[in-house]
Amino acid sequence: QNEQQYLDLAQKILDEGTLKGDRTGTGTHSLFGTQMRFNLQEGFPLLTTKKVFFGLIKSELLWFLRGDNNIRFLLEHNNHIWDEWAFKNWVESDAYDGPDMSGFGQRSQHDAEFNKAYQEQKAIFVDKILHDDDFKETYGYIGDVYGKLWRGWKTNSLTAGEDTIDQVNRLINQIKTTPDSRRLILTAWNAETTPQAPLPSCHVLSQFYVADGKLSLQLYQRSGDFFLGVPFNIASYSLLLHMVAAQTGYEVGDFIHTIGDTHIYNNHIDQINEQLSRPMHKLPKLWLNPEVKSLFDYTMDDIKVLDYDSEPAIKAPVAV
Ligand code: DHF
Ligand code: TMP
Repeated sequence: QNEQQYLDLAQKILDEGTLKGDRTGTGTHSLFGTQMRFNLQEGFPLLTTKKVFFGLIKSELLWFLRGDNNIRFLLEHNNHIWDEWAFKNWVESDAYDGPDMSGFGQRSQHDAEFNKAYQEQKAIFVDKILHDDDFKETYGYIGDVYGKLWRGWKTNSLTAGEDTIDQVNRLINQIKTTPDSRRLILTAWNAETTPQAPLPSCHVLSQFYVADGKLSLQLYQRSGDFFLGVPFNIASYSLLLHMVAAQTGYEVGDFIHTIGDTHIYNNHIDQINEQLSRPMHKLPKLWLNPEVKSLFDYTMDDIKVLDYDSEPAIKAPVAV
């Protein structure tokens, strides 16, 4: 079954992973170069051994598809998964004059008093992004990643006519007109600008593939937080595949998830072991509103998982 691959790979990372330091100072068990393959005909791979919040996955994907890289849209949907990385821009700027927030990711976990001040500053930040237009324009962006590169890739002077390239629109047209193409590529890594983002894109390259009336998708993810990020990434790209298939007239095939540095953070070990001890449930089904005629017209209500039956959520700190 699909979910078993996730559980098996988690166990393999624990058993065979190298102990490896990382940028965040947390430490990980890590394997390089892993792959899972989800046959989407067998159900929608939203993990059932812990509750995964599908609403957050939907609003993040709709945000990418808008070509948006300002977190205001996410906040309007009560989605806080990108807050820390925009907050970082703010507290490292000259304009910030609140209490010292350096190293807030680590300190908020180990120092209760600091954590209180941090939560306070973050709440102020979120409120200003939502209600202050100038502030949002200055501090709400997360750089040249995902949505921005998908829909509005800046051209250089050699490309006549257009200032930006809409990779997603191009991809839809390519799938419709040349389904045999081996160039059905969506890239989220601009060598010039992406390394400067507060968090350079993790899901870097996607390739679509059509055969036997089915559309498949392989993702190359350079870095995968196996407990927190990866369950979101699996569901997000499976959803994207369903949406693109619906808009190009194909059935769904496989989502193939290839990950470079595949890691479990040292402060997620108890949580992943808890998850590994739990029973799996039947995978849910995905419903997309068949009335929607463009990939860019889906709203939250046009996308639903049906019969999602899962074990309870498991909380874990995110490494910043
Ligand atoms: N940094 C790290 N270290 N790991 C990540 O997975 C990650 N993901 C990012 C940005 N930076 C990251 C964007 N995606 C959560 C899930 C995905 C995500 C960021 C955060 C997360 O914390 N999920 C919680 C629920 C969060 C909530 O309810 O707001 C979970 O239990 O799944
Ligand atoms: P890095 O830039 O040092 O690789 O740190 C990024 C961390 O975020 C790493 O643990 C991977 C994780 N991550 C995901 O797993 N999925 C995602 O979609 C994102 C944005 C991040």
